[in-house]
Amino acid sequence: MLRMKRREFLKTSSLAGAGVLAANKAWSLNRLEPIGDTLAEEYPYRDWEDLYRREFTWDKIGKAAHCINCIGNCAFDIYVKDGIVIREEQLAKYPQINPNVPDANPRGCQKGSIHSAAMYEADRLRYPMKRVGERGEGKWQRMEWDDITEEIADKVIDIFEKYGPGKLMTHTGSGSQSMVRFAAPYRFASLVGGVQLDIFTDVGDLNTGAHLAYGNPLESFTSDGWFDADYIMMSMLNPSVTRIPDAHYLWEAKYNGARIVSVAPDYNPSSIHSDLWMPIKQGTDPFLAMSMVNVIIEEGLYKPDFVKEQTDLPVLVRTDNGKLLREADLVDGGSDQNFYHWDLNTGAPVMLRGTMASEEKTIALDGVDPALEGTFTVEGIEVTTVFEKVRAEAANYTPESTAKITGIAADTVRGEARHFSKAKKAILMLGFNVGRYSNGIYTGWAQALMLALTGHGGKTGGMDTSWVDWNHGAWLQLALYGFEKLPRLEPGGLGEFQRGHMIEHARKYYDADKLKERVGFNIDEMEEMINESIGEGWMPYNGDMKGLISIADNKFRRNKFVDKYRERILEEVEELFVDINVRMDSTAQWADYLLPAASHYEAWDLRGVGFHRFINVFSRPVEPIGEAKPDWDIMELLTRKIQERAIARGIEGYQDGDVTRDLHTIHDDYTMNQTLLTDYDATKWLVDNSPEMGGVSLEEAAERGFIVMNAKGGNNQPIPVDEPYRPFVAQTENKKPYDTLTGRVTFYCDHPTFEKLGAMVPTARHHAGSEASNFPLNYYSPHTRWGIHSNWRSNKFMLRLQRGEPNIYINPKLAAQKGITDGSKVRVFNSAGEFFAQAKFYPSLPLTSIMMEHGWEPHQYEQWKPMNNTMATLIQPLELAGGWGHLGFKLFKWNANQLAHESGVDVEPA
Ligand SMILES: Nc1nc2c(c(=O)[nH]1)N[C@H]1C(S)=C(S)[C@@H](COP(=O)(O)OP(=O)(O)OC[C@H]3O[C@@H](n4cnc5c(=O)[nH]c(N)nc54)[C@H](O)[C@@H]3O)O[C@H]1N2
Ligand SMILES: Nc1nc2c(c(=O)[nH]1)N[C@H]1C(S)=C(S)[C@@H](COP(=O)(O)OP(=O)(O)OC[C@H]3O[C@@H](n4cnc5c(=O)[nH]c(N)nc54)[C@H](O)[C@@H]3O)O[C@H]1N2
Ligand code: SF4
Ligand SMILES: [Mo]
Repeated sequence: MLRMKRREFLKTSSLAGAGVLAANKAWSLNRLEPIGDTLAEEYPYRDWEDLYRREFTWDKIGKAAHCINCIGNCAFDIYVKDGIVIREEQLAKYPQINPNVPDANPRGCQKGSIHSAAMYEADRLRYPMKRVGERGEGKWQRMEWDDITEEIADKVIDIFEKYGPGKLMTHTGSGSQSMVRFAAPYRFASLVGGVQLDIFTDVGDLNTGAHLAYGNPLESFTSDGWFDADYIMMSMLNPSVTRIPDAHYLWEAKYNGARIVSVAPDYNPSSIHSDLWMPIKQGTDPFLAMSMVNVIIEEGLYKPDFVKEQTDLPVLVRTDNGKLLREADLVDGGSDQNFYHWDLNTGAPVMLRGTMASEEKTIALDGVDPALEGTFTVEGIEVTTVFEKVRAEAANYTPESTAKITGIAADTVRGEARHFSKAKKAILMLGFNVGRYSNGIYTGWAQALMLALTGHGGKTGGMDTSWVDWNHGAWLQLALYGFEKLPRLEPGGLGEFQRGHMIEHARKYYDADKLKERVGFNIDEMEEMINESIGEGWMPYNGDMKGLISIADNKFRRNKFVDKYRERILEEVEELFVDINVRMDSTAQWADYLLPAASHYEAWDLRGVGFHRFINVFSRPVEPIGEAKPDWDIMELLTRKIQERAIARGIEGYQDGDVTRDLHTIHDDYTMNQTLLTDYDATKWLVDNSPEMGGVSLEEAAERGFIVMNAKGGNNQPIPVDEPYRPFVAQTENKKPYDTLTGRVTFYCDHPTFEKLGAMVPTARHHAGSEASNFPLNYYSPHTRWGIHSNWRSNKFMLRLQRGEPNIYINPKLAAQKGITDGSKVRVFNSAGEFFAQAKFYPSLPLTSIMMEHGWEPHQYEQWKPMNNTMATLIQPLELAGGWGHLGFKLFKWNANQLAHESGVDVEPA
């Protein structure tokens, strides 16, 4: 070969490579002959072409979606050959539900489309393993399933024996977004009373402002409901990147005449498709929303009829103490959940119907004409209306006065407020990012006020929160053991903050005075309010744990102050740390025991969350790799061993409050007396027992790949058969009360914490940001196009589409000031930590912020120093309020978020 000329070699080598594979036998290069015309008859190595032809042959096609936290939920055909998935393809067979609305096909994204490659990559967990070195040292020993689960079972029982129930955390993270994968560990947690954090708040995804206003942050549009809107403003949202399968409905709405506005500090990949980009200064959204409210009220753009019926704006408030006027104020033994309007028709107060205390489940006014404005006297008590309070607060936020804060000119605000108010159907889309700002609650609340004032609710628009809480009753029954026994459910952000001792780091990091000036409280006051909330029982917290079984959660990557958090948690769960995972992620790495789970294409399952009406089916197209097992089966085996060992050790139940934790029957209970032994059994049980799935058989559903939910799938109201789902139509059309204290959209909260922080009506506050720290730059970390958090981040196809290693985004002008060039290595730092990354120029970023997409695994960074070390965090005490109507701990609906964007940093060449 060495004697061959270079040109001759090039001519032959590519064919030779293919020939080797096709012939599947040893080949030595000295037998190569130069080939002339490759299409000629006598060309000897024609067979290689079959290799490519055979690429498009398969043994069978199965069905699956991806169960990760992408919010997408897309049905795929999975092509299998010789027991290996060779590729996947979007199913694209969803029916069009209405000829005037585009269909949902094809659903999918580039990550889902390369999973067949990722599932066989080197980080895949294939065998049960036990740590043999120190935690995190990376020394493992393979074990048999039987032995490893028996060892774990004994340790679980030891923890119960030593400490009683309540010391085992069995948290399932956001990687289990399908029904059976989710139900398995939750059912286990229900039986053992394990601690389970709220997954919305432990990642910072809860739109608490929406709950405060509507009593339900998860009543939203199906994505096809965007199509007929004529005004859409999106804030803190980047749907072209983070809602890939659904974003088309937005851009299709433009053909329908919609005006689309993007509010974002950077000209993000969704802003580029918008009619208007509002380059807002990071963290100032409540000021923009309040300035819009100001214009709407000052210019009389509001709709009194809608406001009077649907909102609490006409509810009476005492002028002496600022409290809502309650029945208890007027009548001995009166309820503190009954309130009043001032009826203009009779000139007298009337009690509201439809409140939490009211027997009458309607908000219809039936002849009452409540006053919006004025001051009145009721039995010697002077009262005014919520509307008066709101108007007075909004008067502080003229567009001229907020322009300096937000960077948005007054004229632009006025223009948009008018467009928005006059729209027939207006949607305010608020991304999940809103939950990761300490002032996100203010943003959500003020935007709900914009919508309510202008009559945008039900068929005329509303807030889009990217998630509809569907009515999957049987699923909850399965996951929560028929509600007979429950996990120890806990607020997510708060649980992480407390258990991770984050307050110590926050106290060191923030400048106390500056923090108070920015967010309205300092760390000591925050601590007091946290203690008050736990002490009053507004929010549950279960204290230190002794053991941790972590399922589908990358907690040692996603948390803030993350390395310090990890050290603290590992110290706490000294006795047991089991990780159930598909991959060796940055959390699995530190475990004592690793249990390998089946990936998306290797188990039976259903996926029914998201914001469309399709439940996608996973038909276990291939058997799990190595010795991996479906999550359901792992829990089946673990409960089997716990039951065996409990009986062998003579253990009966442990009393735990009102219930017993029956470890000696836990397998019978988990499997419904040996009926739900496998992933298939559990999937079939769900299909057979869920009315919203319409009586279809699992076989039929698996053949098709999806189930179209029927009307029963709606929680708040039926899903219309041939129309998009729109939030709160039952309230606007049928006058059903909202799930709030007053039964109406709420803009007045006289809870003591709201009073203390001066937030009784929608208003504006700053986030902490660089100003509350000693570092000059703001910092935010949105989600990446090329991964779902840490999933697929190291995949070769995805890495080729980016810079191939962790990178920050920086404005070239700021970079020049700092002596940083495009592609060079930088150090990002603050007093909480540091990390190294490549600089990528991004001219639309403000000079005051740097951006970095989150989700890189710590081991992808130099020295394994991850970005989340520089992420300082705190708790928003308003989100801890309880004992007040609809404010009180509610899973996925009301509790405190973990905040991501509250820190300042600096950057320098490295
Ligand atoms: N490809 C992909 N899709 C995903 C995910 C993923 O990791 N990858 N993750 C899923 C999950 S779990 C989530 S929570 C969502 C998150 O997705 P989104 O809800 O879209 O939220 P982010 O990506 O965090 O941020 C969106 C945008 O907010 C803007 N932004 C940042 N700060 C501010 C601000 O102060 N004001 C305003 N108005 N805008 C601001 C930035 O322009 C940023 O691009 O995505 C889901 N979809
Ligand atoms: N700085 C910063 N930090 C953030 C955010 C941010 O914007 N900025 N965003 C936050 C948000 S919104 C989110 S949602 C979180 C997400 O953060 P993580 O919790 O880190 O999310 P994932 O990376 O999806 O981790 C889920 C894990 O589940 C595992 N898994 C996948 N499928 C299965 C399965 O079938 N069975 C089992 N047993 N395991 C499985 C995967 O290996 C994966 O590691 O990050 C949060 N952290
Ligand atoms: S990863 Fe999510 S969004 Fe992407 S194709 Fe799969 S289910 Fe759809
Ligand atoms: Mo998220």
